[in-house]
Amino acid sequence: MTAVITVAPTGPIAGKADNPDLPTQPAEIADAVAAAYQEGAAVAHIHLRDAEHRPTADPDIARRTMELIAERCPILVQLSTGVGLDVPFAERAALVELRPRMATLNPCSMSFGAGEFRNPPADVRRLAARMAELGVKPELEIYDTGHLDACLRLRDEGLLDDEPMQFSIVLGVAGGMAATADNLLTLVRRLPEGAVWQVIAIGRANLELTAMGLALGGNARAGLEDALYLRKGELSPGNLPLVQRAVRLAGALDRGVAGVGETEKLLNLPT
Ligand code: KMH
Ligand code: ZN
Repeated sequence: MTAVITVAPTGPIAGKADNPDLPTQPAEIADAVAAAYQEGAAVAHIHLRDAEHRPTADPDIARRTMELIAERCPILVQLSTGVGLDVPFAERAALVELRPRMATLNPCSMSFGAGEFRNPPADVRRLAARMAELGVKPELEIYDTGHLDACLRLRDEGLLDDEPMQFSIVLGVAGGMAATADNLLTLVRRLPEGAVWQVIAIGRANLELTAMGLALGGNARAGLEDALYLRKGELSPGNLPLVQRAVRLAGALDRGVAGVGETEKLLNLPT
């Protein structure tokens, strides 16, 4: 089966001091996304930064970024509602009002490196219900086994949209599951029947666990949000080499990459 490649050009933590090629401004992000689309990415996972490069949920910046991306290519936009650790939940949640095709839904609070990622249960439930109302497909980010159970509870309460459920198994955040093959297998075994899933492997184990996810039938995510380096001691010169590597991995496993139309069908995306 073809693999959906998601590009994640910018995350909530790293800055240009960590990798000078990290895109932070709307046009920089749109350029990186368009280049990834040309290489085979069908989904763009988007974090926004303000003019000082700080994580923001400013709807004007989000709107501008989405417009610039749409001018360049028809990639499916998945807005991050994680945004950044210091941004209040209400501002983060309001991003779904812009009706991106997809948005992240982080089901639980957790320690996140030196910080705290706050996702209070009542807020998560409200956001899930609002996303279903707006037709914004949730990308369920699970950083630990209990997070999967929390998502299944949301489903059982009727707060998620139609099937299939879409999961990201996040490995390697300090505060969540470590980036090990064993943890990945444990989570994959526990996913519900028919789930669509990808690995988000943060940091050093990015290559190995992305490859393992593809080999197990999952999709792949690539970009500077997850890995600033191509290999030990070698910063990735932008997002493109990471995306190209994921596409090569899929090809080596005889899995082509899914286009936008195919991805819409696979995820049963609301139109
Ligand atoms: N970088 C991810 C591990 C989200 O986008 O909603 C956490 C994150 C969540 O950024
Ligand atoms: Zn993210």
